[in-house]
Amino acid sequence: MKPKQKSALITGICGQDGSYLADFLLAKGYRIFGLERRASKKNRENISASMHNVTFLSGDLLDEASLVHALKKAKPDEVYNLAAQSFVGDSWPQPVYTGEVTGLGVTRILEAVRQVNPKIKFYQASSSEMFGGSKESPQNEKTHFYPRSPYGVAKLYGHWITINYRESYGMFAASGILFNHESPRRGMEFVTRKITHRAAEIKLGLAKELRLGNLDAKRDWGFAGDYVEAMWLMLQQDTPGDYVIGTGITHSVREFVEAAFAHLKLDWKKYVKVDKTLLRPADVHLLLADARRAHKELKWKPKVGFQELVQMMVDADVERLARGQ
Ligand code: NAP
Ligand code: G4F
Repeated sequence: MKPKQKSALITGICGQDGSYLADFLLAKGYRIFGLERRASKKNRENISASMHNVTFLSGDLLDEASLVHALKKAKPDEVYNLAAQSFVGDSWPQPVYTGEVTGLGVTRILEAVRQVNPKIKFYQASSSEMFGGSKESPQNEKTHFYPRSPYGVAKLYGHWITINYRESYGMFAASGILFNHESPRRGMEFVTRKITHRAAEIKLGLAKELRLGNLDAKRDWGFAGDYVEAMWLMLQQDTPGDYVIGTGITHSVREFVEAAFAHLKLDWKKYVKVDKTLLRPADVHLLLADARRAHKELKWKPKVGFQELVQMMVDADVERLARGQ
């Protein structure tokens, strides 16, 4: 007998990770439902290649009834909660909104899962931003949390409520503490994409300078396409848990800039200007993952390295701009 086709509901399906996860699960034979919030204009560029194989359901993490409705329609085996106000920089001007979506939104979807079918396996997109100002490096599942932004605080709430639902109700609820991961589908406001896009514009004579804030901040940058596999693996374990996912190598923003401009044979120092208005009220200076638990239990390892990632993003931006997009 053919095994039953598995199905998954992905919140944030039109974002970077949601689109890679949809591609990944479709290749595994899943039926995919994607929660999409109402907007005056659809935002399906990231998911365009797989769009016709996805059933979109209207819903919002701010509206619990919409989540119950989506879960009743999709009847998923697995829920991946990737939706969030995900930009750290905007969490200072929008702290309450960030708390509502990125923090309380997790309770809304967990509660909806509990009410509709508590046997659904649940993945929460936790973040290395929760480590923030921690003095410990590298950071693993036992490192103490010290969020440094309203976003980090909201993610920490989402993380703990996921653990709480696991412990209170015995739900299969897992949390991936993912370090920064990037791709050509990364939003333009994040530093990596801002750099690769502007460097490509400069190369093509479409721009003259790149303004950045803190060049000394260090991040453990990996490729989003590798990280979605780890999300899936977490839900295939016998018991739910929390896993740190990262490369174990850290680079500064300055090093990212150097690598991107060098790939285009440009001297970054001629184009990059530090703009103090782009500094954050409280930044996270160093993130570095200790992902040994994931290596051991999930048998997960990243495939794409730093240089390859930078070059992939620069090349994609040059190609897009050359096509006039
Ligand atoms: P992203 O590209 O910004 O995608 C976020 C998605 O959430 C978008 O599709 C967005 O919809 C949706 N969304 C926002 N508010 C919503 C709401 N109220 N209701 C329903 N959907 C809503 O983020 P990402 O980089 O893919 O990250 C995915 C998740 O992982 C996020 O939770 C993020 O905080 C977390 N995370 C990311 C990283 C990273 O380095 N990328 C690291 C750790 C954790 P629209 O398309 O309508 O805007
Ligand atoms: O690219 P970023 O905005 O990413 P950040 O703040 O690390 O957050 C990302 O990773 C988290 C995981 O750790 C996710 F949870 C979160 O959703 C998001 O995906 O900034 C990276 C660093 C910061 O230190 C920032 O101050 O780059 C520095 N930076 C310097 N100039 C800049 C800029 N960041 C942005 N966005 N824009 C600049 O011009």
